[in-house]
Amino acid sequence: MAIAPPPRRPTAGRAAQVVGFHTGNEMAALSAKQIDFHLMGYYPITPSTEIAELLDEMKAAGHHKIVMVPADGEHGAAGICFGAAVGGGRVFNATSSQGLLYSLEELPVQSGTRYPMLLDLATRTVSGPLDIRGDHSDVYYALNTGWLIFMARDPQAVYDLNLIALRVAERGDVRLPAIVAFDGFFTSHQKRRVSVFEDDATVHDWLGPVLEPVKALDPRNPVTIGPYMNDPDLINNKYQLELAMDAALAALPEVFAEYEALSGRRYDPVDRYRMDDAEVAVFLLNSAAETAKDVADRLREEGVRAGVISPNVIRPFPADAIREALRGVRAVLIGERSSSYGGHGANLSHEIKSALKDDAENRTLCLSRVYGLGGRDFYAEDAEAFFRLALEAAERGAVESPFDYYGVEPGDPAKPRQRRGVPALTREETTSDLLKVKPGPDGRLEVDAPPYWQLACKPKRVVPGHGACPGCGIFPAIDQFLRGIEGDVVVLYQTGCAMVTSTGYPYTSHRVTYVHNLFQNGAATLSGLVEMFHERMRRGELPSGEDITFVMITGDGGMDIGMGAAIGAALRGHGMIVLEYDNEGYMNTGSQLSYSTPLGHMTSTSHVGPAELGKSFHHKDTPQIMAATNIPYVFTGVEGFPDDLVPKAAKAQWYAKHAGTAYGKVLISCPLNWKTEDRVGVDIVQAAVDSCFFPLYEVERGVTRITYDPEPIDRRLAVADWLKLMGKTKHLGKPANAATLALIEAEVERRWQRLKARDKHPLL
Ligand SMILES: Cc1ncc(C[n+]2csc(CCOP(=O)(O)OP(=O)(O)O)c2C)c(N)n1
Ligand code: SF4
Ligand SMILES: [Mg+2]
Repeated sequence: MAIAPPPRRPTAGRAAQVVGFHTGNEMAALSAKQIDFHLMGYYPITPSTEIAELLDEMKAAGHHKIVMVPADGEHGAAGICFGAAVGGGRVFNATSSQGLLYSLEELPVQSGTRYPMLLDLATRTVSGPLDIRGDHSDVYYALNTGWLIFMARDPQAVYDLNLIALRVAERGDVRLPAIVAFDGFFTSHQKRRVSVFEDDATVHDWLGPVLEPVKALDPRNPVTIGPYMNDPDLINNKYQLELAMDAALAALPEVFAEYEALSGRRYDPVDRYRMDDAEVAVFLLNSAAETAKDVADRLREEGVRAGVISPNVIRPFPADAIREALRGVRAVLIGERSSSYGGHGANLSHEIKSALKDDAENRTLCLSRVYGLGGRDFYAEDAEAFFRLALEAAERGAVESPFDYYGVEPGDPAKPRQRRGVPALTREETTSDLLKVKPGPDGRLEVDAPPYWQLACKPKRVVPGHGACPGCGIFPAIDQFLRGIEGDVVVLYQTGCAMVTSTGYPYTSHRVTYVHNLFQNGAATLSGLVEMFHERMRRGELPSGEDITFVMITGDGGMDIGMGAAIGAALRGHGMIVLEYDNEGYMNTGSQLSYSTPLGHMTSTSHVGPAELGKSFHHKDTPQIMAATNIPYVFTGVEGFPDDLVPKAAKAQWYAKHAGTAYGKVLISCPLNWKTEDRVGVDIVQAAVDSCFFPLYEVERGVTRITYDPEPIDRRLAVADWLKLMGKTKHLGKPANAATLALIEAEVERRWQRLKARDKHPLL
């Protein structure tokens, strides 16, 4: 169905602009605010997280009204964006690395159904191993998804290309979603001088009215979006997508020219620097190309005719412009911050070679080099080395090594191997024989546990020297919990503060075997490991008598994005413990809200301001969700009650060994993001327990038992008395915010009363 391009109000002449000093992320957020998207669906991931944070901050201050939807993961964020897009309106998302990969399957759906939207990608290397710094391995995964891909070399380009990309994406003959990719940290976090339109209306005029798609919000005109499509239609659908890419390529010069007239800033499909008479060139994406330009200037002073080419758009691939730029070039070195392992060159090397091949006259020699993976810096010396390699090939008239890695340091086999800092634990050391667990007459377990101090004889399984903040409750709580576990333990950590502060190649703080997979997939991964253990035991491939307890450690955020995997493992009943430490937010990524963040709490994605009062929905009741999977044991605990937590750990171990999955949630303090003093964490957690916000209880074989009740001992606190202890909730004590406080109190009370009813009635 052909859709006419939206009419646009004419933008006459140069628009008024203001000069500032901003990062790429700031420019992404500012352009999104000026575009006035209808909706942003997002999930935090470094280094793009700031974009949603800044937009939330602006929203709280009343600067825009974009609907901000915090997703349960990037797959969810992409789904939210697609759902919003089929309703019409303008849609925005921002992500990086695993976030892009986790949403990857949604990308061809968005383009295949031809719903435009904008996705800002602060590029970052993809796992594994995990590394948060910038390369282009993430954006390369998007090359085959049917999205337009613009490459923004600096903060100014982030702003400009966001406006340009959306304009191209929404053309009636294009109707494709667009990515604007800029270098993680290099561009996302470095401030540069920028100019932006003074008046948001300039941006609105530039974009014109919203493209009206085939939309799901017109009941008088029912439509079917997303039916399955067999042959012969599917190939036609894809061919149309190809035509849309062609239309975008054809439209680019006109759109770029119009933008130049409006802003005074010129973009071309390919940025050419001193290419007119260049005999050697380097091809680089984004910020590295800027470094190479300075080097080209220097080489020219030596008489070398050097130039740099760098595309502003890679989908559609500007093959003609690249061929044209390289026409007189004797040798080009194509440097890529990504690889196509086994492909003898990363993707764009092959695309450039194929573009050149289409010109029978072309004699340019091509060298392909993978560089800068994992955010490895690219200095002027590196750019010079690239030019020299191209020069050498040009002089020789042949390429000696068409493809290689640049900047790799070979290991030295003569070097002694890294030695263990702390010896492995023996089974004798980890087995105290002080904890006895046995089934009781009512089917529930009876634990004979010594006073906590007696367990001090057991060595720590996490040694000091990790990088957690002073006063952080994570490791004291984990240590206390693990003291209730006897014998050998294998741990799996989901991504979060506990993981990033305790391991960093080649070091670890763990004295036991530790595994990390992706942020959200720990429960599935540990399920596999548990089953492999039992199967290898059955086959006699492991020493007889081997007995391992498997423990997954996750943050509360991990139980958002990893909820599906955790429920899956619980329903299958693998013999393992899932221990969630809840610090009420995504703390290692800078304190964004998690679903466990309580209502009204301030985080970096739930600001407090005239137009927003912290998080807008209640905290997730994860223990009850897990209890609903009917696993044999669910518990809550805190560090301040070791005589409560340790027996629960012992029970969890017994159930993991004999009955299935056990799950526990411990509330831990995060002084950094709760905005409290380092030394008061235990008191605040105690107040959370005494206010019944975080009741201590267990659900054993379906029967609920409250294990600490503050009421009969006269310790019940008002919720307000707990909230006033933290900087992040101080605002809830103000009379103006009494309504929100009342909502929190009511919800806490409702959950507490329901728990008490369950405690009284075993059938509930
Ligand atoms: C697919 C994916 N999305 C996002 C991230 C970024 N990320 C890593 S850890 C984390 C938050 C972890 O929060 P939580 O589990 O509560 O642990 P905490 O940091 O609070 O200890 C996020 C958003 C990622 N690594 N992978
Ligand atoms: S940010 Fe919070 S949870 Fe993370 S290490 Fe610091 S105090 Fe602990
Ligand atoms: Mg957390």
